[in-house]
Amino acid sequence: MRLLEGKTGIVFGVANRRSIAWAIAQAWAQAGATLAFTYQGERLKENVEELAATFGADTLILPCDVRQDDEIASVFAALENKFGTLHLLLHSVAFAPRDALEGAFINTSREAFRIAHDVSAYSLVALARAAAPLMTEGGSILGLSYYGARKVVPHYNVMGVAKAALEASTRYLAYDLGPKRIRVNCISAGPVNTLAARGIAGFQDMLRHYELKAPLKRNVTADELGATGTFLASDGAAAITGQVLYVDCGYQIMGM
Ligand code: NAD
Ligand code: 0WE
Repeated sequence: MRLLEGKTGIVFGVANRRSIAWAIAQAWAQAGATLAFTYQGERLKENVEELAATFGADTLILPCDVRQDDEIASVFAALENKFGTLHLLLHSVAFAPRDALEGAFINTSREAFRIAHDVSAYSLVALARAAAPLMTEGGSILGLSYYGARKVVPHYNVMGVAKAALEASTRYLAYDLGPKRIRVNCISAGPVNTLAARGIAGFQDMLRHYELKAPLKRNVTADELGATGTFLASDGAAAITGQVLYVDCGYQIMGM
């Protein structure tokens, strides 16, 4: 089933082949979407070019550090040129300074708090505002969140607070953009072994904890995040907006 045939999309957050953004992009492309990609900086340019080239030599690939308003503006100017109309946007971007994810939350510096919220939450607002004028046929904007937005996950710290801001922003954006038939949702993913997770102390223990506690007794796969991402982007989800959908093998329902 080519659920996204004829749709165009822009993907933020591919770093390498393990990125959740890459899994969702592959699923979107499989479903028939034509995609463009951005990369954070020169360091990741080659990675993203190599991956995106699998969708054809004319795939649009652009630099975008989401802290930079001028780079965001350039991306959407190029998209307007290439696609005219945009249907899909994936926000799969998060960052907090490493030391903020190590000690106690109470020691979060003003600067670490600012950076985490700028990169991980405000960027969704900035990207949605830039995308909306191109989404003239309606659209679907998708972000990635984590359970630490709702409950205390030790060491997730300021990222949990930033994800809470991301989830609340999803609801306010859904309200603003609903009249234009633009939907805004988040997938709250269970832990996945990506670049952003690998460096985290105790991450392997967390994967094992989910296997023991989650109703499905296993961890979510990247492919499954791709499939849910495709559903939320598709017309089958036309009445779903402002939601946070847990794709975590049921972990979130447990009280103990
Ligand atoms: P990843 O490292 O592959 O992706 C994170 C991306 O954020 C990278 O591509 C990086 O370049 C990008 N990024 C960081 N700062 C940026 C900036 N200033 N400008 C532009 N891009 C920037 O890791 P991932 O696990 O695929 O993370 C993707 C999303 O999924 C994040 O929002 C993360 O919080 C979320 N998430 C991850 C997990 C997990 O366990 N891996 C679970 C739930 C949610
Ligand atoms: O959102 C995330 C991680 C995002 C992230 C990762 C890093 C590592 C490198 C943000 N900023 C940085 N900064 C760095 O310098 N996840 C959902 C994965 C994750 O990270 C954790 C987790 C889980 C799960 C950190 C502590 C506890 C659990």
